[in-house]
Amino acid sequence: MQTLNWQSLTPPAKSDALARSPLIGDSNLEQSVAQIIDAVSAQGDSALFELNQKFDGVNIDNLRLSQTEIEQSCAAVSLEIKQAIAQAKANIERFHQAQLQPNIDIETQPGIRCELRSEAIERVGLYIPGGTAPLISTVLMLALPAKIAGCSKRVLVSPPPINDAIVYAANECGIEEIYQIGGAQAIAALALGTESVPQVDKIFGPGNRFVTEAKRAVSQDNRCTVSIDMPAGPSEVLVIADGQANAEFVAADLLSQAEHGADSQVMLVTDCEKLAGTVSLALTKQLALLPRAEIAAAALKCSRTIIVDDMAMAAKVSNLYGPEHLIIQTEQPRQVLKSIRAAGSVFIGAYTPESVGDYASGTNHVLPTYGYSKTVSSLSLADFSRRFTVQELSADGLKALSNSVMVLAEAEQLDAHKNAIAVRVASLDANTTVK
Ligand code: HSO
Ligand code: ZN
Repeated sequence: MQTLNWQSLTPPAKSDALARSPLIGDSNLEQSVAQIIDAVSAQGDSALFELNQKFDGVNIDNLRLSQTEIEQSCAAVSLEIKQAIAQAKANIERFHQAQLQPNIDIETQPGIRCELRSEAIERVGLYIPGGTAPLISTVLMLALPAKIAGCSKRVLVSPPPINDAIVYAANECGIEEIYQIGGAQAIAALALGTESVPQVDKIFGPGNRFVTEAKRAVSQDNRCTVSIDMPAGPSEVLVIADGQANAEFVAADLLSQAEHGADSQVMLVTDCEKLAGTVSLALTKQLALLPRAEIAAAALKCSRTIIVDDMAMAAKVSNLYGPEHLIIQTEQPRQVLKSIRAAGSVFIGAYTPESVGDYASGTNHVLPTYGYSKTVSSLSLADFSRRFTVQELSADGLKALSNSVMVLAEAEQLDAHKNAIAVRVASLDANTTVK
């Protein structure tokens, strides 16, 4: 990890210090994903079978898992994993259940009733990555809020051969439809629908560059109307630590994020050069023992340690970066938290490693990356529903508002708008005069 002293950097060097590696934007990737989407659109299931074979090297007879296959997978999962899933599930359920919001129903002035209601998105598609790190925990993070929000059709896709624990977790979360499809073709199938895969209204979940590009592309494709959860980039963590932080803990947290991918980024921001040194030694020691050392080492290459003068400057640097995960390991972490403006999820104190939020504390691990934490929220129950307004005016309510609306309509030179009020006011006046 490169070490930089924030105060001594010029403004361009400061932005370089917080730069992420360039995102997708690669025309080859866009083109190949577009071809995959077109193939799924034109050939449906047969394209999916072919692409499964081509990209995952798996020849399967049925895209949708049968009840027997689901039961077989569930039986193959160890009791230990089942118990761990049960504890994580209970906490995630509790935290997301607590996010249910009451509808709003008020009178803005007498006779003018305005409501804000929430309705579950009907059909949701949940993408779960497979491969070397099958994200069992992501099943919980997506399927539980979808169920609590009341989404009636919840479809899960994951590349073949689908991991048994993914199937078990999905089944525990009440998912009935599980399809063995991965990559861009899975996203295309969810967005467009095929003979066996149902079309959905919104697609959730992390994935590789192909999945990310496919989500972006289908959300702008006029063959379908599908939304996506959030823009995605490589995973990242920023740790703010002071001289009293435990260097072993800090190094472990940095590596836990670095092992996600060679393009992951980890940042250490500290006011203590001595700590930076001990963290660096601990990183070397811990890295050597990791099975995914190669991936983590590659991630560390584009990661940085930034030395700051004090915690106020640390918070400022963190806000400029807007990390997906922020860990604060300082003497008074909640004091630092007061200055934090942008982070997907914050982990406070020595005993709150990012791993707890990744798996089981209750918070959601689907978070905005790549600086989007400045404007995009972490995934929550609200993402599985849409809000809409309802209004109703009484005759008196309309009368009381009529002049203002007509004046504004006239100022905008929209006479038909004005007229929609005027005809009613005239009708009310006529009725009053008759009496
Ligand atoms: N850290 C990931 C989530 C995850 N970690 C799943 C382990 N499993 C989100 O950035
Ligand atoms: Zn993680």
